[in-house]
Amino acid sequence: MSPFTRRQFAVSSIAASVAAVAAPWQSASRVVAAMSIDEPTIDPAKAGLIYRTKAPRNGEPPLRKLAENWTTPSSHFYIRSHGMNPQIAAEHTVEIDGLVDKPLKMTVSELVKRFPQVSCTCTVSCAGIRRQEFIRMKPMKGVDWAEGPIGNAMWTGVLLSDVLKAAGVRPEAKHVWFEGADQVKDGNATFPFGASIPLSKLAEEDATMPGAMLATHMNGEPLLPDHGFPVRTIVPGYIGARSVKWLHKITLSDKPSTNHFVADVYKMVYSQTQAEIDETAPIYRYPVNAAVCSADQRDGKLYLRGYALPFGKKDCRVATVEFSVNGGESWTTATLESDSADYCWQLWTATLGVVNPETEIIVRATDSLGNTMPATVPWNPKGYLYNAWHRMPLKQLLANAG
Ligand SMILES: Nc1nc2c(c(=O)[nH]1)N[C@H]1C(S)=C(S)[C@@H](COP(=O)(O)O)O[C@H]1N2
Ligand SMILES: [Mo]
Repeated sequence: MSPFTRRQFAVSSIAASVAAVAAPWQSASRVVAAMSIDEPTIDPAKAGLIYRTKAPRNGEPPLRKLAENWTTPSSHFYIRSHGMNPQIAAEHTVEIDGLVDKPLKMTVSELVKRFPQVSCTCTVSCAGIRRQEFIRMKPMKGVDWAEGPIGNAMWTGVLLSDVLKAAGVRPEAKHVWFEGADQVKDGNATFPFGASIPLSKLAEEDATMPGAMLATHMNGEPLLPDHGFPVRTIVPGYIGARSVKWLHKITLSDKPSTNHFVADVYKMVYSQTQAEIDETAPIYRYPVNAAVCSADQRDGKLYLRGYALPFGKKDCRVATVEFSVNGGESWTTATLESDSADYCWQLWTATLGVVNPETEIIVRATDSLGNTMPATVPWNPKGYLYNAWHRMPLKQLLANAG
């Protein structure tokens, strides 16, 4: 399956479909885009998630649902929002400024009319994935995510590189900043969510995969409000925090964004001192990871199913998924499903004989660059990038079985 098809949708059909949804925030089922702080109404389309917090919404799919399909249905794609969904103006605009020759400002309809449409499938994964396992080691702040803040979707929109070409990037520019229309509260301060990526990320773009895109559609439908309607960035291979929802501003700069979520938050630090935070680079790419998501017993056999994620880099795929039923003493190779693409998770299955229900299933993945999941990872106070061997009591998986 090709993950990326240029003009997979005719330009006119996408423009028409954007026009057709020009005011979905006015329709009853979409009022969530304009809800107030006091009304944390859940979009009916997202009712199947397990909500870790409701205002703002942070929800993940039940473990058993997570790896059912290579493409995650939008209804079961996790939501991670730091603030309440913003009010979206009918004429929501995206502005491009900073180190460019021609600053631009256009509505989303203009954006999709002006630039060629592209589609790509890639996995978005939150840096806080599996934080529960850190919390079990020692409590910390942060959403108590299990294995579910990860999903693989088809995104449609325009290439960031096309938009930047039109704006004329100046040679001094080294980073692309993104800002969302949402407002995040932190103590007494309120500020927009923001991210940035090095301009050099776009060098890995080729005919099969964007370096980064401005997506208006997810799985062929306009983005749901919770996923950033009407436009968000998608940065294949990078932690979800760099894919900014409700995008309204792009700024070219010679340095990474000074937004709190780049300067202070999404960093791997161990002491939390300001000196260490200032010296540490932002997290960009996600590491190799894996989880067993379901177990079913039939006819004296045990069937396991799960996902594995390669390091978020071009030409990097999952090489092997292994599981152990004896505490990691010996390992057996799982079967990889046929769908596979750069920047995408890899689903896997395994069939075993009779297994004692008291057994712990342990899973680890290794990617084609040789990155592998460690037996343990050191605790970090922000609870990011947990990717130690995934250990799951078989009993717990069987309790979820249908
Ligand atoms: N504007 C805005 N963009 C955002 C966020 C946010 O809170 N506000 N959260 C980020 C984080 S941490 C993640 S993991 C992804 C989640 O995207 P999703 O909610 O569509 O799954 O969005 C990112 N983009
Ligand atoms: Mo995230």
